[in-house]
Amino acid sequence: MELNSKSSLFENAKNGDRRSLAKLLTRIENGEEIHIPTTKVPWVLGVTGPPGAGKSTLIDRLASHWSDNKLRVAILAVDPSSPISGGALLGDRARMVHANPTQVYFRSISARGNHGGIPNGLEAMIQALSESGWDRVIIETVGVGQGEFAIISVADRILLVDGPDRGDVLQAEKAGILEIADLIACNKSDLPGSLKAMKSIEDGLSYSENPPPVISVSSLTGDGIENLVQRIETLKPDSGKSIARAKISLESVLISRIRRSPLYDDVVHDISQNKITSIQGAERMEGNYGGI
Ligand SMILES: Nc1nc2c(ncn2[C@@H]2O[C@H](COP(=O)(O)OP(=O)(O)OP(=O)(O)O)[C@@H](O)[C@H]2O)c(=O)[nH]1
Ligand SMILES: [Mg+2]
Repeated sequence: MELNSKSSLFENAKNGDRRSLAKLLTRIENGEEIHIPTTKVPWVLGVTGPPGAGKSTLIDRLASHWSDNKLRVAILAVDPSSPISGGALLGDRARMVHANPTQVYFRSISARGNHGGIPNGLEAMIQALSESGWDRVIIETVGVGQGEFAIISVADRILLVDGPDRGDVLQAEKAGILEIADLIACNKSDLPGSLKAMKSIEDGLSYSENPPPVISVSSLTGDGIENLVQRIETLKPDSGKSIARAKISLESVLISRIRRSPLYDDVVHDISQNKITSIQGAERMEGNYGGI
C-alpha cells in the first residue's frame, strides 16, 4: 500500500539505507505529503557566498571534521541552474575528498522551477534527514541575489564564505548580506590577497551594530578550520535574529509564495504584453499565493 511504502521508506532510511533515503527525499521534493515524526530540532548550517569562494571545499573540511568525530553529515547543494535533482553536481562532489564517505550523504537539489526561491520541500527534507539520523545538515547555496538568500529562512546558522580577488565583497556589503551571517569565513588565506580581503570584509562591517566574527581559513591547507569549527559549534541559534536577517527571511518566504502562485506566469505574461499594469497584476495575485 502507498502509505506503507512511504513509511517503510522512512524506516529503511532510518536504518541507513541510502536508496530509500534518496527516494524519500525525491518524493518530498515532488510535493508529496509524507508524515515524518518530529522528535528533535534539526541541526542546520546554511553556507552561502559568491561563486567560487570555496564553499564546497570548505564544507568538505567541515564534514571531514564531524565525520571523524562520529557524526553523520548530510549535505544538500542547491543548484540554481540544474533542472535535475537527486544526482550530485559533479564539481561539488569532486570537492568531497577529505570527508569519510560512509558518514556523509550528498545530494543536489534543483532550484529551477522555483524562480530562485526556496526549493520545493526543503524544510521537510531537512526534517527527514534529521529524523533518519543525520546529525548535521549543511545546505550550500550560491549567494548572489536577493532570491538566493531564501536559505536563511530554513537555516538557523549562517556561514558566509568569501575570499580574495573576488570583487564580490563590495557587492555583498551593498546587499547587506555580511550582516545576516552568524560567521564569516574569509577563505583562501594561503593566497596573497587574503589580508586585503579580511580588511575589506571588516570595513564592510564597520557600521554594523553586532558584527559577526570574521575568521581567516584555508580550505586548501586546512589552516584555521579547527577555529572555525569551534565557532560554529558554539553558535546559539536560539538567541534571536537581527532585524536585517528577519527582514530577508520574511521577504524570501513571501517572494517564494508569490512565485509559486498558479497565477504568476499568466500575470507576468499579461504585464509583458501591456494588457495590465504591474499594480493591476499585483492586485490580481493578492490572496492567490502559493505555499511553501
Ligand atoms: N588557494 C585556494 N584555493 C581554494 C581554497 N578553497 C577552495 N579553493 C579553490 O577554489 C575553487 C572553487 O572552489 P569551490 O569549493 O568549488 O567553490 P564554491 O564556492 O563551492 O563554488 P560554486 O559552488 O561554483 O559557487 C576550486 O578551484 C578550489 O580548489 C583555498 O582555501 N585556497
Ligand atoms: Mg560549490
